[in-house]
Amino acid sequence: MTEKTWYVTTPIYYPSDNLHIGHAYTTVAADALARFHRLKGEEVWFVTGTDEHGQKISQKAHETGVSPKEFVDKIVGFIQNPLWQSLGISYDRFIRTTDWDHKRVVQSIFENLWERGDIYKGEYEGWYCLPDETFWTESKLVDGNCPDCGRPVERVKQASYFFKMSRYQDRMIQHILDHPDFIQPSSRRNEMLSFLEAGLEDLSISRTGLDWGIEVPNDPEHVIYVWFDALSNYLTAAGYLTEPERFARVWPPDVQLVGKEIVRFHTIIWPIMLMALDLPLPRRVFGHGWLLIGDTKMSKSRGNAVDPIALTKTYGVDAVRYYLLREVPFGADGSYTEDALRLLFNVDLANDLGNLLSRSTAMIDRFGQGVIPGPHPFGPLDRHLPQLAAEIYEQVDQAMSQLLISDAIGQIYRLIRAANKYIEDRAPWNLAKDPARQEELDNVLYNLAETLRVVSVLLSPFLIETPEKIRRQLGMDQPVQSYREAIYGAFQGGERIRRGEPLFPRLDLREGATAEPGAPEPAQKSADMSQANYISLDDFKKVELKVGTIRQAEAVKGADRLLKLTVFDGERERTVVSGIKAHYDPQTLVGQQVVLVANLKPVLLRGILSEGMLLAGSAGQQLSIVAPSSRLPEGARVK
Ligand code: ME8
Repeated sequence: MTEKTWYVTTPIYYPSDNLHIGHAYTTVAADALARFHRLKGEEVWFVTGTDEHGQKISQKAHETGVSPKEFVDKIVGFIQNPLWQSLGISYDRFIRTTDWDHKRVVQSIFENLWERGDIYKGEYEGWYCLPDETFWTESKLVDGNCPDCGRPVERVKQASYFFKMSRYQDRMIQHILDHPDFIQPSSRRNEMLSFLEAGLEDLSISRTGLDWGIEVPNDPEHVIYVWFDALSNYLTAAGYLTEPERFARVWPPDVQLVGKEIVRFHTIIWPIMLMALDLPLPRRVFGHGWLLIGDTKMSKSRGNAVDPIALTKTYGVDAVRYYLLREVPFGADGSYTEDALRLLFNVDLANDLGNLLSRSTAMIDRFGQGVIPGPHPFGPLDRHLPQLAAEIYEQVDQAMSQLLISDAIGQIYRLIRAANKYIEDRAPWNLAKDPARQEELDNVLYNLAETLRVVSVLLSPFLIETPEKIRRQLGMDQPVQSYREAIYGAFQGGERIRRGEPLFPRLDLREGATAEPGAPEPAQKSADMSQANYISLDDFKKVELKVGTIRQAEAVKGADRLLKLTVFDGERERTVVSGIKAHYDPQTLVGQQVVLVANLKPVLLRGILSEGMLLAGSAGQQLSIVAPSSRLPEGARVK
């Protein structure tokens, strides 16, 4: 028998607006799981997509003056590319509820349940929350508003088809009790059990007076309720009715990731639909927490959404993926701040990982003439890294099987930090002074290269560019192909490395400072690398210094030290965020000439894209902007 394909899904998102990093959070997590299982040699089926029908989208489209299909086509196109493309989302199917096969599946499910007597026609009278597309009875409302999102609800009274959920209440409770893994984390399981025990009502599953949706078979006045339509996507995408062979391999889902606000749909309505269809239920539904801005959920409608594409442009795809996967333990809520992202960038990516690679390759270059030496029989001090690597190989696997993604990355970082400590402990620059200790030195260099190779394998489900970059510097051209490559010992010695650029040029985290990519790495105790602090003329010429004139200046809200300046550089106006507020009244700066570092990589500071840096001198409390001693045309080079 062929092995079951590992099937993972995300919610299908409403293309009512552009998506934000909350959506990216779920999707990047699903992608990391999918990549991990592929790495382990499993067949994987990873599905994400868009939930395109319903009143909300229809209304939005009308407001914009286009048809619903035109409206969603545009947003969906953008979601596929550039959004998911720029985050490296490796889905196997992108399902749209407007796809032809989905319509067929939804209508067949409806007919099937009708024939079985699980659907009947009646009249619905109650309330509807439009933003959530959810029906509510009077008794569930809180202060007359939607109990989930707190927004106003509208009265609905119309003929409707109903799904006999009440019939399945006891079986559903039993299923949850018998399958402790079905709803995760376990706190959400208890919530769902209380909900079920309070009593299940039949669900209205059609609407009249709405033409944007899938028609009820033989009753075109009605369109099928958007959640009934949407939940069926997981069947369509697995090939139900249209690709029976695939369906046999893929079904049921192994992990369905959803945000905690839609756990109820996925652990009550959805499994009851499957029970009624006599299909196996998903193995695990994982309801993760929310990314918050301050104390509130980030959402399209609250207008506090952060754009993932802008973040990837500033920090690169891997820094954004790393932040999403590492910062917030999967399950809990977590506050998003760009400062936290920047800090993680410097500490974990630039310092711990980037430094390990640059120090190791620099030493292999210097002490091994660019060739990975050894290995020779290990002494006691050299055995720790291989042992730890073997332990972590197991731990990462275990954490991932429990969906503890942040913990898995934490394990990999234990190895990275241990390797950095090993450098300090073994002080290869001292070993190099004593020819009698050549073999020890070889082993240190070997262990560092080998650990980095192992790290490149372990990180490959999470980061998509960095593993290749590490391998290139280690002289490896083959991409990572299998988890087993993370077993220690593949390097034989004799491989030639190729040093390269820093993986993550450090950001300057001082308030008001613009980023300084490529700035020197923190002072290293190892006196081996640096001779003196000289730079060559060529180094200096890399810095493009230009005269500019400040045209506008204003304080940055909520920042004590920052001014937002508009500087004309001879060609265009650019925004520069500068930490000089304590020293200058913004009004007095208009017309002031400045020297601009014009080729500094732009960075986001307090949500403002800063495109350069001003030169200023400082001594103690004093600070003064550097300017030409007489006016020069804007754009004049400073050298
Ligand atoms: O609910 N933090 O679509 P949706 C974390 N179409 N995750 C977040 C988030 C945040 N602040 N905001 C959104 C729908 N998400 C339905 C789903 S499935 C059959 C139908 C993520 O566009 C999270 O996964 O409102 C959440 O469940 C989903 O986006 C909601 O996306």
